Amino acid sequence: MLIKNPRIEISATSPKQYPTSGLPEIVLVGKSNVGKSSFINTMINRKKLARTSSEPGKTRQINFYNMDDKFYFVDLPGYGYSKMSKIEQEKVNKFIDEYLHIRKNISLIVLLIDIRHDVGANDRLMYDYIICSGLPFIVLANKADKIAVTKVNDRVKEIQSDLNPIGDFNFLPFSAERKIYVDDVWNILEKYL
Ligand SMILES: Nc1nc2c(ncn2[C@@H]2O[C@H](COP(=O)(O)OP(=O)(O)O)[C@@H](O)[C@H]2O)c(=O)[nH]1
Ligand SMILES: [Mg+2]
Repeated sequence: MLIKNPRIEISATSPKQYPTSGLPEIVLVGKSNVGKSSFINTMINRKKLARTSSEPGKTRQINFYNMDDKFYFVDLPGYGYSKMSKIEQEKVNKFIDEYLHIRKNISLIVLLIDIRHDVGANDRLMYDYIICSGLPFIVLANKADKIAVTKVNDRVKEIQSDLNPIGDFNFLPFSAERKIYVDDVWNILEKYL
Protein backbone atom coordinates (compact mmCIF):
# COMPACT_ATOMS: atom_id res chain seq x y z
CA MET A 1 0.00 0.00 0.00
CA LEU A 2 1.32 3.44 -0.86
CA ILE A 3 0.74 5.97 1.90
CA LYS A 4 0.99 9.52 0.57
CA ASN A 5 0.37 11.66 3.57
CA PRO A 6 1.11 9.96 6.87
CA ARG A 7 0.75 12.25 9.86
CA ILE A 8 0.70 12.17 13.61
CA GLU A 9 -2.85 12.88 14.67
CA ILE A 10 -2.53 12.84 18.42
CA SER A 11 -0.29 11.73 21.25
CA ALA A 12 -2.96 10.65 23.69
CA THR A 13 -2.32 10.54 27.39
CA SER A 14 -5.88 9.46 28.22
CA PRO A 15 -8.72 7.65 26.41
CA LYS A 16 -10.63 10.92 26.12
CA GLN A 17 -8.06 11.94 23.54
CA TYR A 18 -8.31 8.85 21.32
CA PRO A 19 -9.49 9.76 17.81
CA THR A 20 -13.22 9.48 17.23
CA SER A 21 -13.14 8.95 13.46
CA GLY A 22 -13.70 5.19 13.83
CA LEU A 23 -11.00 4.32 11.27
CA PRO A 24 -9.43 0.86 11.66
CA GLU A 25 -6.35 0.64 13.83
CA ILE A 26 -3.21 -1.46 13.51
CA VAL A 27 -1.53 -1.54 16.90
CA LEU A 28 2.14 -2.03 17.67
CA VAL A 29 2.98 -3.75 20.93
CA GLY A 30 6.23 -5.07 22.33
CA LYS A 31 9.05 -4.46 24.71
CA SER A 32 10.59 -1.10 24.99
CA ASN A 33 13.24 -0.68 22.27
CA VAL A 34 12.15 -3.66 20.16
CA GLY A 35 11.45 -1.39 17.18
CA LYS A 36 7.75 -0.41 17.27
CA SER A 37 8.33 3.15 16.09
CA SER A 38 10.91 1.99 13.54
CA PHE A 39 8.35 -0.50 12.20
CA ILE A 40 5.93 2.32 11.40
CA ASN A 41 8.62 4.41 9.71
CA THR A 42 9.84 1.47 7.65
CA MET A 43 6.39 0.45 6.47
CA ILE A 44 5.71 3.93 5.12
CA ASN A 45 9.26 4.60 4.04
CA ARG A 46 9.76 7.68 6.20
CA LYS A 47 12.77 8.22 8.37
CA LYS A 48 11.30 10.11 11.25
CA LEU A 49 7.53 10.20 11.37
CA ALA A 50 7.45 8.02 14.47
CA ARG A 51 10.04 9.07 17.00
CA THR A 52 12.56 6.30 17.60
CA SER A 53 15.14 6.15 20.32
CA SER A 54 18.15 4.09 21.19
CA GLU A 55 17.27 4.85 24.79
CA PRO A 56 14.38 2.64 25.88
CA GLY A 57 11.33 3.65 27.86
CA LYS A 58 10.72 7.06 26.36
CA THR A 59 7.16 6.74 25.11
CA ARG A 60 4.56 7.51 27.77
CA GLN A 61 1.70 8.25 25.47
CA ILE A 62 -0.25 6.49 22.76
CA ASN A 63 0.62 7.92 19.37
CA PHE A 64 -2.00 7.70 16.64
CA TYR A 65 -0.52 8.01 13.14
CA ASN A 66 -3.13 8.76 10.52
CA MET A 67 -2.46 6.98 7.21
CA ASP A 68 -4.23 8.94 4.48
CA ASP A 69 -7.48 8.78 6.47
CA LYS A 70 -7.59 5.04 5.70
CA PHE A 71 -6.37 3.67 9.00
CA TYR A 72 -4.13 4.43 11.98
CA PHE A 73 -0.89 2.93 13.09
CA VAL A 74 -1.07 3.07 16.88
CA ASP A 75 2.24 3.13 18.72
CA LEU A 76 1.71 1.87 22.27
CA PRO A 77 4.25 2.45 25.04
CA GLY A 78 6.76 -0.35 25.41
CA TYR A 79 6.62 -2.64 28.41
CA GLY A 80 9.34 -4.23 30.48
CA TYR A 81 11.93 -1.52 30.54
CA SER A 82 14.07 -2.63 33.46
CA LYS A 83 15.26 0.81 34.49
CA MET A 84 11.73 2.02 34.95
CA SER A 85 10.43 1.93 38.52
CA LYS A 86 7.83 -0.72 39.41
CA ILE A 87 5.21 1.97 39.84
CA GLU A 88 6.05 3.48 36.48
CA GLN A 89 5.89 0.03 34.82
CA GLU A 90 2.49 -0.58 36.43
CA LYS A 91 1.25 2.71 35.01
CA VAL A 92 2.41 1.75 31.53
CA ASN A 93 0.78 -1.69 31.80
CA LYS A 94 -2.50 -0.11 32.87
CA PHE A 95 -2.30 2.31 30.00
CA ILE A 96 -1.78 -0.50 27.46
CA ASP A 97 -4.51 -2.64 29.01
CA GLU A 98 -6.95 0.26 28.98
CA TYR A 99 -6.43 0.89 25.28
CA LEU A 100 -6.67 -2.77 24.23
CA HIS A 101 -9.68 -3.30 26.46
CA ILE A 102 -11.89 -0.43 25.40
CA ARG A 103 -10.92 0.11 21.79
CA LYS A 104 -13.47 -1.35 19.40
CA ASN A 105 -11.81 -0.56 16.08
CA ILE A 106 -8.62 -2.62 16.38
CA SER A 107 -8.08 -4.46 13.09
CA LEU A 108 -4.81 -6.10 13.95
CA ILE A 109 -2.27 -6.28 16.75
CA VAL A 110 1.36 -6.50 15.67
CA LEU A 111 3.46 -7.98 18.48
CA LEU A 112 7.18 -7.38 17.99
CA ILE A 113 9.77 -9.62 19.57
CA ASP A 114 13.53 -9.28 19.27
CA ILE A 115 14.73 -12.20 17.15
CA ARG A 116 17.98 -12.40 19.12
CA HIS A 117 16.48 -12.72 22.57
CA ASP A 118 14.65 -15.43 24.43
CA VAL A 119 10.98 -14.76 24.91
CA GLY A 120 10.60 -12.72 28.09
CA ALA A 121 7.98 -13.01 30.82
CA ASN A 122 6.40 -9.78 29.59
CA ASP A 123 6.23 -11.04 26.01
CA ARG A 124 4.55 -14.20 27.21
CA LEU A 125 2.01 -12.21 29.22
CA MET A 126 1.30 -10.03 26.21
CA TYR A 127 0.95 -13.01 23.88
CA ASP A 128 -1.46 -14.74 26.27
CA TYR A 129 -3.38 -11.52 26.74
CA ILE A 130 -3.78 -11.17 22.97
CA ILE A 131 -4.89 -14.79 22.57
CA CYS A 132 -7.47 -14.32 25.34
CA SER A 133 -8.71 -11.09 23.79
CA GLY A 134 -9.58 -12.92 20.58
CA LEU A 135 -8.27 -9.98 18.55
CA PRO A 136 -6.46 -10.67 15.26
CA PHE A 137 -2.69 -10.51 15.59
CA ILE A 138 0.65 -11.31 14.04
CA VAL A 139 4.02 -11.76 15.72
CA LEU A 140 7.08 -10.31 14.03
CA ALA A 141 10.57 -11.35 15.04
CA ASN A 142 12.27 -7.99 14.50
CA LYS A 143 15.94 -7.10 14.02
CA ALA A 144 16.40 -10.09 11.72
CA ASP A 145 19.33 -8.21 10.18
CA LYS A 146 21.22 -8.83 13.43
CA ILE A 147 21.53 -12.58 12.90
CA ALA A 148 22.75 -14.72 10.02
CA VAL A 149 20.21 -15.08 7.22
CA THR A 150 20.49 -18.87 7.51
CA LYS A 151 19.34 -18.73 11.15
CA VAL A 152 16.32 -16.50 10.67
CA ASN A 153 13.67 -19.15 9.98
CA ASP A 154 14.84 -21.38 12.81
CA ARG A 155 14.71 -18.52 15.28
CA VAL A 156 11.21 -17.59 14.18
CA LYS A 157 10.13 -21.20 14.71
CA GLU A 158 11.77 -21.30 18.14
CA ILE A 159 10.02 -18.13 19.25
CA GLN A 160 6.75 -19.51 17.94
CA SER A 161 7.00 -22.84 19.73
CA ASP A 162 8.21 -21.13 22.88
CA LEU A 163 5.12 -18.94 23.00
CA ASN A 164 2.67 -21.49 21.71
CA PRO A 165 3.72 -25.15 21.48
CA ILE A 166 0.32 -26.07 20.09
CA GLY A 167 1.06 -24.10 16.97
CA ASP A 168 0.38 -20.72 15.54
CA PHE A 169 1.16 -19.67 11.99
CA ASN A 170 1.11 -15.95 12.49
CA PHE A 171 4.85 -15.64 13.01
CA LEU A 172 7.16 -13.88 10.54
CA PRO A 173 10.64 -12.35 10.54
CA PHE A 174 11.08 -8.62 10.10
CA SER A 175 13.80 -6.02 9.93
CA ALA A 176 12.92 -2.37 10.33
CA GLU A 177 16.55 -1.58 9.65
CA ARG A 178 17.09 -3.47 6.41
CA LYS A 179 13.54 -3.08 5.04
CA ILE A 180 13.29 -6.71 4.13
CA TYR A 181 9.94 -8.53 4.48
CA VAL A 182 8.10 -5.20 4.14
CA ASP A 183 6.01 -6.40 1.20
CA ASP A 184 5.08 -9.64 2.98
CA VAL A 185 3.90 -7.71 5.98
CA TRP A 186 1.96 -5.18 3.89
CA ASN A 187 0.14 -8.08 2.24
CA ILE A 188 -0.93 -9.28 5.66
CA LEU A 189 -1.91 -5.83 6.94
CA GLU A 190 -4.05 -5.22 3.86
CA LYS A 191 -5.92 -8.44 4.47
CA TYR A 192 -6.98 -7.23 7.90
CA LEU A 193 -7.82 -3.66 6.98
N1 LIG B 1 19.51 -3.50 13.65
C1 LIG B 1 18.24 -3.14 13.82
N2 LIG B 1 17.94 -2.14 14.67
C2 LIG B 1 16.65 -1.80 14.82
C3 LIG B 1 15.60 -2.46 14.12
N3 LIG B 1 14.43 -1.91 14.49
C4 LIG B 1 14.72 -0.93 15.39
N4 LIG B 1 16.06 -0.86 15.60
C5 LIG B 1 16.77 0.07 16.51
O1 LIG B 1 16.34 -0.20 17.85
C6 LIG B 1 16.23 1.01 18.59
C7 LIG B 1 14.84 1.16 19.16
O2 LIG B 1 13.91 1.32 18.10
P1 LIG B 1 12.49 2.02 18.35
O3 LIG B 1 11.75 1.94 17.06
O4 LIG B 1 12.66 3.36 18.97
O5 LIG B 1 11.86 1.01 19.43
P2 LIG B 1 10.50 1.13 20.27
O6 LIG B 1 10.89 1.54 21.65
O7 LIG B 1 9.91 -0.24 20.26
O8 LIG B 1 9.62 2.13 19.56
C8 LIG B 1 16.63 2.15 17.64
O9 LIG B 1 17.97 2.46 17.86
C9 LIG B 1 16.40 1.53 16.27
O10 LIG B 1 17.23 2.10 15.29
C10 LIG B 1 15.95 -3.52 13.21
O11 LIG B 1 15.14 -4.18 12.56
N5 LIG B 1 17.29 -3.81 13.12
MG1 LIG C 1 8.83 3.91 20.22
